[in-house]
Amino acid sequence: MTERSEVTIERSVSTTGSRRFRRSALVGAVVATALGGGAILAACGTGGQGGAGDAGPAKLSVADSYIPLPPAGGMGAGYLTVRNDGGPDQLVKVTSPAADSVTMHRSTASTMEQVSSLDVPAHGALQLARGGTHLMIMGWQKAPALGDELELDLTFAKSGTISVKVPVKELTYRPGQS
Ligand SMILES: [Cu+2]
Repeated sequence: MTERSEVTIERSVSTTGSRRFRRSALVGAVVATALGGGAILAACGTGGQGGAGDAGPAKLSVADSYIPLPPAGGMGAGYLTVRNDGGPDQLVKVTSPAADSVTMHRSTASTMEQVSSLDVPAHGALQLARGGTHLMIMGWQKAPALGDELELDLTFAKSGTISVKVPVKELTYRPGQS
């Protein structure tokens, strides 16, 4: 109880500089102890739950998915939006019966890096889009052609696997075009 109290108070005064901060923390700990645990526990609870009101099950749907036609069956990219009308989830794996390898990538200023999971925020969306987070698809079973619909199996930490048929589009395609 005392330990928790100290942490709470240290945080609240941490902007006042380290010397004053140390003295304040000591005084604060005494005050907190004198106040008793009830108020402090309530404060911790509020901070720790992180919006428990949103913690219901995720409600996911996938929209705007497409694969720009890969050059001569080479490495391809995949873009889509995961919408979420519920609690938070994470995209943890993507596979496809049409390809040997699907990985999740995040673009940085100069390069891109593979990531092992992508957050799907509560009541929000995970967007995989040009210039940002995307899927890299390699090892096609058969070179994709315009008009093909390729299955992607998206596995989420809480919601299980969602399979989508993703159309192969022209290289210049942008969602919202027909
Ligand atoms: Cu990439």
